[in-house]
Amino acid sequence: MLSRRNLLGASAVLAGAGVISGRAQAASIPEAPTTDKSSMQPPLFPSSGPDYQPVVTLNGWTLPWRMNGDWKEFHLVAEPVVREFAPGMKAYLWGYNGQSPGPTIEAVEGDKVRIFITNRLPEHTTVHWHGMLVPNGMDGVGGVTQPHIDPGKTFVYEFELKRSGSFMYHPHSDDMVQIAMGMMGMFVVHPRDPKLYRADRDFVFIMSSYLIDPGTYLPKVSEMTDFNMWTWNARVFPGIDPLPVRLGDRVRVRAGNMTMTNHPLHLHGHSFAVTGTDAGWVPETARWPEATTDVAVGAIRAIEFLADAPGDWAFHCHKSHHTMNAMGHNTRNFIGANQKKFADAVRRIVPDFHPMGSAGMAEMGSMEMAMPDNTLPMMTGFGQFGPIEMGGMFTLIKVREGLGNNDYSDPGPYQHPEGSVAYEVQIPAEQPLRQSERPAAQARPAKADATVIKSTSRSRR
Ligand SMILES: [Cu+2]
Repeated sequence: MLSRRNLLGASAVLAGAGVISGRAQAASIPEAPTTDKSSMQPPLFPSSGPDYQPVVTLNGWTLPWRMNGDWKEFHLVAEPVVREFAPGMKAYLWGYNGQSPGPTIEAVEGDKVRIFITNRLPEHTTVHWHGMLVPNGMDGVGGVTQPHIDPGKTFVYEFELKRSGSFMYHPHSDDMVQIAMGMMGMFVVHPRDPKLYRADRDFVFIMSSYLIDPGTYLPKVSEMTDFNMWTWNARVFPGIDPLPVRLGDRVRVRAGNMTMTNHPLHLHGHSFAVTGTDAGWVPETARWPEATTDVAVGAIRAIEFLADAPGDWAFHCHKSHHTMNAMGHNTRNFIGANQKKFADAVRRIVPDFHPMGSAGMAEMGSMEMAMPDNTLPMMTGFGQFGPIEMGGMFTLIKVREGLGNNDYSDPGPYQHPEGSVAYEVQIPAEQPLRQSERPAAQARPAKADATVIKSTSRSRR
């Protein structure tokens, strides 16, 4: 057991932490590794203790640990971090061990865990173990189950992992601010029997939302509903990693919701079942097929499917405003409006002004518009067939034959079999789309409908 005196050595140990290593220092406090990477790090296979199939964290990583007797020891450091949401935008957040969200913690049912938390924030904090069955005094509710952890102090949580499943950690100190600033992470407890509920690929991420005005870096922490950045692991598309899976893999995706609204997660091309919540596993007899499942506020859903269809399958929140980035926030609807007079007037002040939106906003997906520094276009990202007109909570599950074991690198765009992609046909000019548009017998041939389609899809300025 550690004594109070030993805990005072924490800051000296931390000075040497700079890389992911998990290597324990000689002192009694385990090293607190950190990373500056915001891309998906390889799964961390257990080097001691019981075996399990590790998870991978979207745009994240797993916290290394060490054994000390029969205790698994982890070290979290609560601290200010800079997080890139996608290339072109960074946010000043609070997190753990160099990132927000903090690293995923993984352990095994029955493990005894000892988790050190060092507070390098400018105010006090605690850590609550969401969904986990812990002694009341380890529950991390500041003022109720423990004193808050003052800046510069290190506390220890010790408990036995009573059940397996998908859980989270986050503060219960100054909750509104600390959660809005990005303090959260996932905690995965694997079943003692590695064959139970085994998935070939097991992905985790946590959903969070921010209001960060274009050109600024700090979230507005008092916002209650009207956010402009909807993130998976504090990333937005196209900054969110794809999920590469091998054809035939049994795939699990665990998603926690730390935002203030629900997120209906929708997967294309497959049916899945909800197999776990933040209170453990769903019995097989209680599962049903889904293509969309709603992840309520403060909840976790683990979904599972057999990846039996090759392709690039969209996986996204079905709230269409949640697949948009900051510059789409609070835009006006100009569909059908003639913006000529307006544009002429604005151009007297801003010569480069380019009115948009009279025919919808798709044009914004393909344009490189001048924007304030440090923000993201409403939609962005290109696929093999053109602009992908989404941002925010969107990515692709890439099902491929013959991926290597534990190869999580992006396999590139799907090569479709010949003749399996939607294609264009020419509508003969004399063939109307509707009976009502059939030309009178003696009348000259009607305007071709194909032309009509074209003229409505072109932007009219
Ligand atoms: Cu959503």
